[in-house]
Amino acid sequence: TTFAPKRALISVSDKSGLDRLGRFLKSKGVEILSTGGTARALADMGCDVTEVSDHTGSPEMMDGRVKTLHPKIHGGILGLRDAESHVKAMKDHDIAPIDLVIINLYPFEQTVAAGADRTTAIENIDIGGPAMIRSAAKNHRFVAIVTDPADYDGLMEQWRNEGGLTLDFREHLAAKAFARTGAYDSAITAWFAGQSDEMPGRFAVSAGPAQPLRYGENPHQMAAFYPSGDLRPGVASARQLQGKALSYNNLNDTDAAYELVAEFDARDAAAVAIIKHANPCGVATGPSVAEAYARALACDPVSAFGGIIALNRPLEADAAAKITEIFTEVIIAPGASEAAIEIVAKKKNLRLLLTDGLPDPAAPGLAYKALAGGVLAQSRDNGRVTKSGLRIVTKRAPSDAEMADMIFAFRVAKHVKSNAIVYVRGQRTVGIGAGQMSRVDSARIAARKAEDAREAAGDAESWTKGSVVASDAFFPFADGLLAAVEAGATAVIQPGGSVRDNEVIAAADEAGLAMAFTGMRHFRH
Ligand code: 93A
Repeated sequence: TTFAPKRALISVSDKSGLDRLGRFLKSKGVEILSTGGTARALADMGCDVTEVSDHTGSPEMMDGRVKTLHPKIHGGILGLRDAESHVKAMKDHDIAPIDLVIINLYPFEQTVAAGADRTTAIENIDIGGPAMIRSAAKNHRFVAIVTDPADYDGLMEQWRNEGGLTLDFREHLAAKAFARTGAYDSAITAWFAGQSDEMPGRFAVSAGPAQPLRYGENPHQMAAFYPSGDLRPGVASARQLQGKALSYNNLNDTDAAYELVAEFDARDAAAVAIIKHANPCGVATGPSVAEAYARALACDPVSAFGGIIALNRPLEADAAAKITEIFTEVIIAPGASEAAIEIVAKKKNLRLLLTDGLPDPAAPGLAYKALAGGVLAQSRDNGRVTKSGLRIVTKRAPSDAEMADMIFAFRVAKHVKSNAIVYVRGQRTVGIGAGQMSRVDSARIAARKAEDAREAAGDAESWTKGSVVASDAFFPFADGLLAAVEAGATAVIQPGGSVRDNEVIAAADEAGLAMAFTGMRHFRH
């Protein structure tokens, strides 16, 4: 499978390293076909070259836009040397095999980086080059494709040592070639995206046309939604029954709300999540959606104003009546009764979104985040704790009620920006601390929010008394835990894994707490 090429096509914009390669190919008796500028450069170096236009009998035309797009070139590269019909076609049409292709593309990236105008940028989109690169890479069983001058040395060395180019090497070059044409097209895509005030209709990660949004997180930012083609129930596939178009922030918050509420099985209980700025300000279950809503609302009735509400069961009339008592931006649910739809209809601006089911929290998928110079991608956090996965590390084991609240609290904490501290009592959040740089601050905020909630409800007794507390990541020191003890928590759920776990466990035992380690962290940034 190792062979020494006999006919090469060289067409390069970056002519570095060309003289050494040209001399080498000449010494090996390789026939060289080349395009205008490359042919001149090789001739100047004393190499014998045949111009592609002489080889094909078809002149370069249209300012070079058409120079190698010819069956004698593509047939010479693509033809299978071991297929009778291909060999016959090559013979019938006087197509000579080309078994080494050396190409680098019009410098589109450098051209746009240098601030070129639109016409110049477009003229630098190479068409013939990528076509030949892809032809040669596809047919790497019989053709070697070099797209990077840095590979000339390796090629010459292998040819000298092995008497030709190995299949392994050709495969490696082919993979590199497709990576190059892929990156080239991405650069062109990105340039188009940056060209217009309107977003382009398509984006590299988008499975369908972009849906333009009025603006982004702020009015001076432009924005669009790019559907991924994933049809799982959720905000992207929901039917909007009424209200204004969803904004960028609405989409983001509605997604956060629905993914969170879907953590709670609708067969066990109704669940409601209220979201503000992508964080929950109340999550609760109840025998009915209306009761779950009232319990969720009580956690932070001030923040819930203008919130996004997600349900794990269809919206009923009594719940619709309660929800519409205060200003709400969006309701998303797996269905709604006719009566509920009528009640919501009275609030013209309230968006009502319905889906055919709930998102599956365990579903695989990818999550992206843009940063300067690239995009971070990771699999979505589809990890879920269950009772059997917990390790009780304290002397005291949690009661059944504490255990149920622990799981509830940790599932909520997964959807709270880090550092996350969540107090839960009786399957409802009573205090949520989100997005602080210090875990102790999150714990303090969560406890204070619980005090606010108690006051708003007019209760005498602290809402954190007898609560359980969840932390999205381990407590590095005992102080965070002691703050929870002070607030009256009796049980703790956290990943564990700190070098000071022993100190934290000792403090928990000292305070008579029950504590479970999940072994799973739920950072969310
Ligand atoms: O304008 S093109 O898209 N049309 C073509 O048929 C074609 N064939 C090769 N550009 C084409 N090329 C590119 O020309 C090669 O990819 C290479 O970058 C460049 C080399 O041109 P020259 O040899 O004239 O300097």
